[in-house]
Amino acid sequence: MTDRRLSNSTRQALPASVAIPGYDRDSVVPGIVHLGVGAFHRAHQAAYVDDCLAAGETDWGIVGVSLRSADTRDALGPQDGLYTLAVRSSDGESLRVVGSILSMLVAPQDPGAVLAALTDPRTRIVTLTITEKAYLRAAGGELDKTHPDIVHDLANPQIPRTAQGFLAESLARRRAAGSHPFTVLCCDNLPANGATLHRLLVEFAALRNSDLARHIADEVAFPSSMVDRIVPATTDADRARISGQLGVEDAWPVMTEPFCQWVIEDDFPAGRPAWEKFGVTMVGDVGPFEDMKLRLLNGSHSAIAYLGLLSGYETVDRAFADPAIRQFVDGLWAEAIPTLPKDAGLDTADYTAQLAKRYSNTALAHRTAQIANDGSQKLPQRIVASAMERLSAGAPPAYLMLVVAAWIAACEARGEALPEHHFTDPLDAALAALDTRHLSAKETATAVFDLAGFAKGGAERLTLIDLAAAHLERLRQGGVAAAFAALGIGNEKP
Ligand code: CS2
Repeated sequence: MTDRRLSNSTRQALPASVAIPGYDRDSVVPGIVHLGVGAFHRAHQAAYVDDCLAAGETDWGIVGVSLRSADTRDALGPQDGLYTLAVRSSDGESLRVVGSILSMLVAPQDPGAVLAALTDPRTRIVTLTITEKAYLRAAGGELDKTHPDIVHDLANPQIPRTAQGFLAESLARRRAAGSHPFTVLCCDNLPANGATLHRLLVEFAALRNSDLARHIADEVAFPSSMVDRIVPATTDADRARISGQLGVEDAWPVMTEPFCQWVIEDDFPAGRPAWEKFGVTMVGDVGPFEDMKLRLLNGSHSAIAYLGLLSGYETVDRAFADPAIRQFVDGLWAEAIPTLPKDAGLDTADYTAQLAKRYSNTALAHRTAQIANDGSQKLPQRIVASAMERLSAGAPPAYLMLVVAAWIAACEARGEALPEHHFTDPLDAALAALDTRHLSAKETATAVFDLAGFAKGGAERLTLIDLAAAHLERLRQGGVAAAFAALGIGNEKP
């Protein structure tokens, strides 16, 4: 390690094996404001934009905004926004310094500066990776109007806290100033993510005034997109290793896999970078890609996380190497695949084969506990949606519902077989109040479905609860082996 930092002035002296931005960063103007400048954004959208800038585009520098903590700004500020992207596989590790993030803001410290960036007429696109829970949806999917941050933002529009508050206020200011609205590009793992954010923002704006709500409903574009790249959290060992290789310190490098995919609906009235030149697929309807990714990748990821945690595996590759878990994932895919659109040309066999390869990447050390976070926000679109569709088509979603039961069992295992805060969930306080370990499996499944809004209002709700409860009972009595045995996994006969 060294006391010199990665920065504009030290980047030229990096070893030749490290790719560096070859363009003049000073001539790049900010055209994108990104909300939620975490590791995923830095491994994905920022890398694609970096490719565009390297090809000579100058309009699309990124202003990175953290809606909560100052950690990323504090790490990258002294580095002029530069950081290393480490692409890891069994073939080794390749390093690239990304230069597309021009500046960074921390919303709680300076909401006015964030509004100024969003209102700047040069800003033509606002991208978001704020995670599922930051959309502040109530159990039925509508905006949670009672959430303290929403209540705050409605009362104090000049100093917002939420994405909705920032977007609504800046769109109102742009409209008043006569400048065109920016395009909002949601990059979170939500179904119909653009349309979902559009709906939530219109709901929010309507609580401010109906004129603003109409403006946002009619005149602001919200293309949906599907983003995909596996990004394990950076560890101190990663920091030390990368800094050693660079010869200067990088306080927050980002680890990722070789695979990278971005599919975007091509609806950018205010213009966009030529992403299609760098591997991005521009489409009219992202729905089929999104469903395939949420249900096959994210669904199996959550399965591997909860079943892996209950089986004592710390990383995805270790869990996936367990033949029983592998067999379970195949069964899960077999249940989810028939729910995907038939006529969209999806190649699910190739997709799942690629997933199996990606999950076997031993160089990633992607922690099961990382994926386990926020299950209540993730399982509806990853698991419950497929389960409801399977059931209404007359096929029992036995594998799918074991994932829900495993989530409940993993929550119950915290403070016992697992460390107390091994992973977290926005429902933790409510789950603790229920104290489900003293309830029967059926009572537990019923209460958890209600809390999380799983299958809310659906005719399938009671059957799904029964399936989840039966799995939970077996998990409680005999662990993962017992639950698998009931599915015929790990023994000859079901
Ligand atoms: C993961 C995703 O943490 C999780 O819930 O399933 O972050 C996953 O790694 C990405 O969506 C891959 O694109």
